[in-house]
Amino acid sequence: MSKIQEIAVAVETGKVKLIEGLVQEALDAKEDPNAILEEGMISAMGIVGAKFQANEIFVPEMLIAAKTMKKGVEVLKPHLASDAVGKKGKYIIGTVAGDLHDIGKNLVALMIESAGFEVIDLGVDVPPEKFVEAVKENPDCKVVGASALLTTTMEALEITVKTMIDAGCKGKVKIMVGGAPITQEFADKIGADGYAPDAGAAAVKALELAS
Ligand code: B1M
Repeated sequence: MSKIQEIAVAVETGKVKLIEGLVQEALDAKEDPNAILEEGMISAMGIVGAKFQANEIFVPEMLIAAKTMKKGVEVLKPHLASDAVGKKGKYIIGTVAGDLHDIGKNLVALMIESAGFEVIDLGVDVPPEKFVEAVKENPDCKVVGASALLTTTMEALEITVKTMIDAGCKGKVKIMVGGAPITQEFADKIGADGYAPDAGAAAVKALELAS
């Protein structure tokens, strides 16, 4: 089994204590950090989701897999981030109200930081008003990103974008949305300025919107 496969199995089966060592071993073996992330961890979370949907595992197992991935990403972080942090301006990000998923949002934040932005992370379960407040508190912010991971929180995303538009944020910042159930069509429908399907594309889109 390759190092990356070992990492995938560790995330899938929630081996919290082993993951840091495994990621370090893969890095020492000169595996590409992006491959460790994509093929090792993100793909494993896909399997975790499929197993949850098939009632083969339950919320506690999903939580432990998420905790394992987070620990692994911490080891990977310095190898993904660049030293140009802050040069492109500020980027506010958060997961919308009612939604507690943050792994995808954190990866987007990491890639955006690598692209040169200073990231202000509002966390999870963020009410629309908090996005507006953050824009007011950071007049030099270029882009705001909102994440929704559940079909049931797509409405909260729509309300978040509408609240920001109604509060006059749109002239000041560009609004970007994303998350597993979100599509370009939905982003257009709710009036967002940009959409990206994954963390890498999010960094590219943020640069485009900020320019
Ligand atoms: Co949740 N959960 N979960 N969960 N969970 C999903 C999302 C689900 C698809 C699983 C399934 O059924 N197959 C399902 C949603 C179904 C649906 O909406 N139709 C689901 C469910 C149902 C639930 C609960 C309702 C379960 C319950 O309690 N019965 C509950 C809801 C809690 C809540 O939020 N209120 C719940 C809870 C949880 C945990 C807390 C246990 C845990 C989250 C822990 C955490 O995040 N700290 C969890 C997990 C781990 C998952 C899965 C397994 C993995 C999510 C993940 O981290 N994926 C997930 C199944 C899956 O995704 N296959 C699932 C990896 C991550 C890298 O991908 O988040 O898609 P993703 O992010 C991507 C892109 O979406 C994109 O880039 C990211 C990186 O490439 N992206 C953006 C994300 N944000 C973006 C923003 C952008 C641009 C791109 O611009 C701003």
